[in-house]
Amino acid sequence: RISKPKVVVCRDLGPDVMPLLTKRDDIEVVLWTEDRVSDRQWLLENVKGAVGIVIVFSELVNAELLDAAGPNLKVVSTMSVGYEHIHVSELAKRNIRLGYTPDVLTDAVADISVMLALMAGRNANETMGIVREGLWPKFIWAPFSLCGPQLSTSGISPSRTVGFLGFGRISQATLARLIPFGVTDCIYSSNPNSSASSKKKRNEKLLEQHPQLKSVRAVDVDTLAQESDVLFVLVPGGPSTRHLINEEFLRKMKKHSVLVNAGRGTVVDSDALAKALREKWIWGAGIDVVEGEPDVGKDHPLVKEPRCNILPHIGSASFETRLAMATLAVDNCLAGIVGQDMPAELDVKAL
Ligand code: 8YV
Repeated sequence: RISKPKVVVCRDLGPDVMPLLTKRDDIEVVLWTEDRVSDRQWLLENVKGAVGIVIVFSELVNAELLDAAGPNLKVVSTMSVGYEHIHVSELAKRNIRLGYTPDVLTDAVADISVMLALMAGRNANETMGIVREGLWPKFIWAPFSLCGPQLSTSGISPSRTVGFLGFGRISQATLARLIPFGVTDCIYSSNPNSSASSKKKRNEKLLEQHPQLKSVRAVDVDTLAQESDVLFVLVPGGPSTRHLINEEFLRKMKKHSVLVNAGRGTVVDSDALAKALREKWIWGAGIDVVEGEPDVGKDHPLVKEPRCNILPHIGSASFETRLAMATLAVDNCLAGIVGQDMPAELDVKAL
C-alpha cells in the first residue's frame, strides 16, 4: 500500500472547513485534537513525514519541529497574519513555503482596536468593576466622577492626534474608522526600510481617500510618544520590535493619552506599562495581546491595574473572520503541497 501524503492540522477547524481536507482522498489528515494540544511530544512524533502543517499562532515552528517533520515537508500554513511564532530563517534554509492569512482579519482587528481605545479612554474596566462588585447602589454621583477623555472631537473637545506604531493594513483600517469620530491628525512610525518617497505617496493617498483628514505624518518614535492622544500598537512582533514600548517611551506620553495594543504582546514591556498606569503617566490602556500570554493570571501586574482593559487575544475572533482565516489557511496548504501558487504566501527568503 502506498501511503498518502500527510497533512497535520493543529486545531479542529470546524465543520465548514475540516471537510475541505478530510473529504479528499489524495491526502491523509492527522488532527491534533484539543485534548492533546499542550502535548508537544505528540506533535513532534506525528508530524514525521508530513508534507504540510496547518498551524495556529500559539505553536512554535522551530528547527526542532521542522527536523521532526523531515524532508517531505513543503508547507507551513499558519492561521494568522502574524508570524512571530515561526522561525522563518529555518523555513528558508529548508526551502519550506509559508502561507498566512492577511486581509481577511483586517476589519475584525480594526474593530477591536477602536473598541479598546473607547474602553480605555472611558474607563470601561474600572467602572464595570464597580457594577460587578455590587458598589453601584452606594456610589455617590458627582459631575466629574468616572469621567475620561473623549475620543470624538466635534466642537466641544480639541482635535485628537492618533498615533500608530506600525502603519500596515490594520492601522489604516483603524484610522478609517476613527475619521467619523472627528479625528483629523494622524502620525505614525513604520518600517524603517520604507523610503521617504513611498511614505509621501502613502500620505497623499490617505489624504485623498479621507478628505476630512488634515494631516498624516511619518514621525520618529519619540514624536509618536509625545504627540499621540491615542496610540495604537499594530506591528508584527519579533526581535526588532521587542519592548519598543518601554519605560522611557511611556514616560514621554501625555497624561491623558491612551495606549492600545492589538498587535503582539512582546512589543510592550508589561512591567513598564503597569508602572505607567499605577503612577498615572498615561490615562489608560486597552490591550488584546500580552507578553507571555496565555499565562496572564489574576496576579499579573496588568490584570491588577483597573485602568488596564485586557482582552484574551480575541482581535480576530468574529465568526466571519475565523471562518475566512481557516479556509484561507487550508487553501494555502493545499496549493503549497502540490507546488501551486498559494492564495497568500510570505516570502521567507525576503523576510
Ligand atoms: C489570531 C493573530 O488570534 O492573526 C494573528 O496574527 O494573532 C490572531 O488573528 C490567531 O492568528 C489565531 O491563530
